Order: sequence, then structure tokens, then C-alpha cells
Amino acid sequence: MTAQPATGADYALTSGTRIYADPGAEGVAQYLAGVLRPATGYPLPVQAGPGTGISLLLTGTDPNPEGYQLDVTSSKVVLRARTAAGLFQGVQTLRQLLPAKVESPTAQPGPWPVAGGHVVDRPRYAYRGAMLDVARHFRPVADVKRYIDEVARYKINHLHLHLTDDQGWRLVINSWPRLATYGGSTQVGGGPGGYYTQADYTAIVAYAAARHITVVPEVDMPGHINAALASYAELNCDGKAPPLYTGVEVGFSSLCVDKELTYRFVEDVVAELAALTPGPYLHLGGDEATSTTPADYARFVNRVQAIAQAHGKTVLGWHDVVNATPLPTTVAQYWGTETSHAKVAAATKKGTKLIMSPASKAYLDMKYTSSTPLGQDWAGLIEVKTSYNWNPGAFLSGVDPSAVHGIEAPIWTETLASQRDIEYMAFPRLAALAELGWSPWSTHDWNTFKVRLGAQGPRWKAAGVTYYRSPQVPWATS
Ligand code: IFG
Repeated sequence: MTAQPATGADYALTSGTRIYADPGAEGVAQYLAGVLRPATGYPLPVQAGPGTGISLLLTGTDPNPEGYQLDVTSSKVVLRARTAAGLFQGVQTLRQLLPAKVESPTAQPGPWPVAGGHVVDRPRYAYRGAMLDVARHFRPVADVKRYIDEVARYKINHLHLHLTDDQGWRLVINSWPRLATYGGSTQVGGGPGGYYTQADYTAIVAYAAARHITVVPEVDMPGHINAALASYAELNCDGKAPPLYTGVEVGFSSLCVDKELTYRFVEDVVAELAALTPGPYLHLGGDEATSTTPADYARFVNRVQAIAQAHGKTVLGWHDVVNATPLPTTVAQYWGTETSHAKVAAATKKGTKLIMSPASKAYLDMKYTSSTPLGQDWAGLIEVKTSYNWNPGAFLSGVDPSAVHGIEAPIWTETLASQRDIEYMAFPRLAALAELGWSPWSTHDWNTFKVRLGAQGPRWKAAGVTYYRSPQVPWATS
């Protein structure tokens, strides 16, 4: 990012401002108009360019597909990128140049100056993710869309949906209907749970895609699978279905590795999920399979990777999959707390790429401090500065920075029963992790970042987003 503020060259957004879009940029232009209309009350019509107002042009030349250039002068705003995704990321920066009240869902008094300047910017990592666990506590479609909007503000471009676990199966699979209707009928604490129809899932995927966010669905296996085992007795080695589970223990369940039916189940689930998922990844979980023997685990993971590949998908798995034989294309998501892991490092030497989600830095369900009312602390306490002060490219010893494909901020919902709970734990730390995913390490500096983070407070307040007012952050007032 190079940003040169131009003093006194603000662009005044007015009721007469028009948004001009190159062919192929209309979607982003409509999104921008949709973001600016509620608070300003301006019509902000979108039309073909060129023109004097806000122009979104696809004449950019940045080597990075998400790179953009933003020029704001008193007479016009010009945003250039090579792709619509680049324009979309540039729009998030443009938003930040307007007063915080632009984030309000209701009309606010002006004026609406766009801070003048010249920005050239591009992301460090191609994969910048947020994971939402909808299995422990189910979140309706509207809440998932809200979270998508909240993470899009920080240039997150992947949404990993943890769709299945011991406590719930959250997506209809037509060939195995009881997975959702029975396996999705409860949740942690015994509440009514819920599930997405395939139309719901398709709507989430489309909503995310319009924000240049790729959905990464996870069906966790062979462990974390009690909801499926409870739904179909025949999936169990002993032919007996366990009861539905509403607690918070992990590691007690396993698919029956020796049963051929298990692989028909996986094939059917993967086939339907792959057909519903335009993105390249299927996340097959693989974590905490402590009720599966190491030999069975390896056999199972190797077999199901091939099933996903046969359906044209790249496998994402928790880093436990290095205990099997990852396919060359399989990506391992590191969730450990240690800064060294011999098998993970060895796998990267053979070409395995990593998504970095160290639980001690990136797990948004960890308490901020010992007095945080929500969350867990098994990976340690994570105040905002802790979530920011680490280098995803250098966290693991013996892993070359080039093996790191990106970063992801998971939020597990054992203790988070509402959207408000999720927002309190996600913000401000998700913004810090998104910064690690986007900005170069060369500009990494807590003392300057914390000021920029503090400026998000009034924006979250205007948008009605719940957040933790960390004492580590100098929160802006305006
Ligand atoms: N570990 C489990 C999650 C969740 C988490 C809560 C992973 C990969 C602890 N697995 O993290 O299901 O229970 O912090």
C-alpha cells in the first residue's frame, strides 16, 4: 500500500454525484451505491462511463488480480483495477475515506467529504478467510449474510462455513435427508438448532460471491461426526445410533472406517456439496479424530481426498491431515498453538501449502482477558495486540514463507449463542487478522495500526456492530 493524502483535495459527495462503471464493473458499482445510499440519502445513479463523479474502471495494470489504484481529487474519484475483485477491495478503502456515519443504515446529515489522496494497494495473501461455526450454535441465513458484510469491510475474501459437527448437521443432503432433519434438530445447550436448505446455501454462496467472497464449506470427518451417526444407525460400526449430543466435548466420535457404506455416504455428501459450491475448495475437516486409530485415519483421509478430487474440488483440511498422505493440491489449515510442528514442516517441504490459523493468535472464540464473559481459554487469552503481533509467513519454524497461502480467523460457537456474541468476540480482532492477511510485513507496526483500528470504533457504532472496547486501542470519538 502506498497512500499519499492530498491536503485540501477532498471530493465532496453530493446528491448530484453519479457512479460510472466500465463494462464488467456494474456489480461493484451497484454494491458501492448500495453502501452509500442509506446514510447519505443520495440517489447515486450507476451508469456507463466515462464521466465526472466516481468512476470504477477496469483499466488497471496491477500484477495482483486484487490490486487497485484509487485517486481522489476535488473534482472526481477514480478507482482502477484489473478485475472486479480488485475494484471491490478498492471500494472498501473508498468507504474508509468517508466519515464514520456513512456506515449508518439510516439517513444522516452531511457533508460527505471523501478524503483526497492517491492509493496504490494490493494484498499480501490470496487467501484471507473468516470461519463461522454454525454447527455448535446454528445461525440463520440473515446472520450469515450480516457476518459476510462485516468481514467484507476488511477485504476478507473467503468464508469457511463449519457446517457439521457432533452437535449438528446444518445442510440438507437430499440423498441422506435425516442428516439435516434429525441431525440438525438441536445444538449446544439443547436449543432447536436448524439447518440450511440447499436453496439457503445457494443464497449464501451468491451473497458472498457478490462481495467477492468464496464460500469454503466444511464437512468435518472422520471425527466431529456424532450428528451424522445419530441420524443413521447403519453408519455406526455396531449398527446402533448414538443419541443426539448437546454438550461441548470433542474427539469422541468417528465414522466407521471399515464399512463400505461410509464411503458411499462420503461420496453422496461430497457430490451434492461440490455441485452446490462454485469455489475450488471443499474442507473435509480431519481434526481431533482421537476415536479413530492412526492407521484407520490415514486410510480414511487418503480415500476421501480422492473422492473430493474426483468431484473437481481441492481439499482443505485441518493440519491433522499431514498424518495421512495429503494430495499435492491439498491445503492444510494450521490450528496449533506451537511455533513448530515437524510433520507440518515436512509436508510443506513436499509442497503442501498452509492456511495459518494458530489457535493462540487467530481463534476468535478465545477470551480477550480472564474477565471476558464469553469464549474459551484453552489456547490462551488473546487481547487485540496478541492477535496482531505475529507474522503468518514466519510463525512456523522450518516452514518457508512461500508455503503460506493465507490466513483465516475461525470463530467457534460453543459459547456463542447469538450474532451479538459473535460480533463481540470477532471485533476488533478480525480486523487485526484481516490486516495481517492484506498488508505487507514491511508496514507491520502496532503503534500505527492501533490508531487506524481505533478509527473503526465509530464505524462499528454507526453500523450497529457489537465490539469489545479493548483498553489497548485508542478508540476514536467522532
Ligand atoms: N478445537 C476444535 C473445534 C472447537 C475449538 C474451540 C479445531 C480444528 C477447539 N477443532 O479447532 O471444533 O471445539 O476452540
